[in-house]
Amino acid sequence: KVELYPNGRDVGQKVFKTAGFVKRFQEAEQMCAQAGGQLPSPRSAAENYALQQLVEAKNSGAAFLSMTDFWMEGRFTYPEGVPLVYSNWAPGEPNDDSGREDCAEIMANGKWNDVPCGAKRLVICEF
Ligand code: GN1
Ligand code: CA
Ligand code: CA
Repeated sequence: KVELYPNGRDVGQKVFKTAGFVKRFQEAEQMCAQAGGQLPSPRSAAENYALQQLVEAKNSGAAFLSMTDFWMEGRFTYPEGVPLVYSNWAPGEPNDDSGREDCAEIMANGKWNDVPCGAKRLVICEF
């Protein structure tokens, strides 16, 4: 377990690990897939808190989540269009600010916000 620190957290059967740098959504998604994982899909408060801890520890502001509203504007889903079983949006989010926010980030307070997919955010992968 000790090797998970400081860049990883395990929660249940999942491990979250941060690359420690920022990328745009598409590059972040590709990096996680190449590593044999995927972008994080927190499905419970415990999983969300593990991610929050990594974001806080890295002082990077926010990290990308796997979820997008690519399939239908305003309706965030996991990859492949699967509906969310858990969410932790900040008040007023998702707001599709400027009509171009289709990706999701988790902030240092654990809350989610939709952001442009071209924004650069901390890369965390789920394994
Ligand atoms: C940020 O920069 P601003 O205030 O227009 C954020 C939005 C949030 C908004 C909440 C790129 O927009 O996603 O909805 O704050 N944009 C980015 O006030 O992080
Ligand atoms: Ca959107
Ligand atoms: Ca937003």
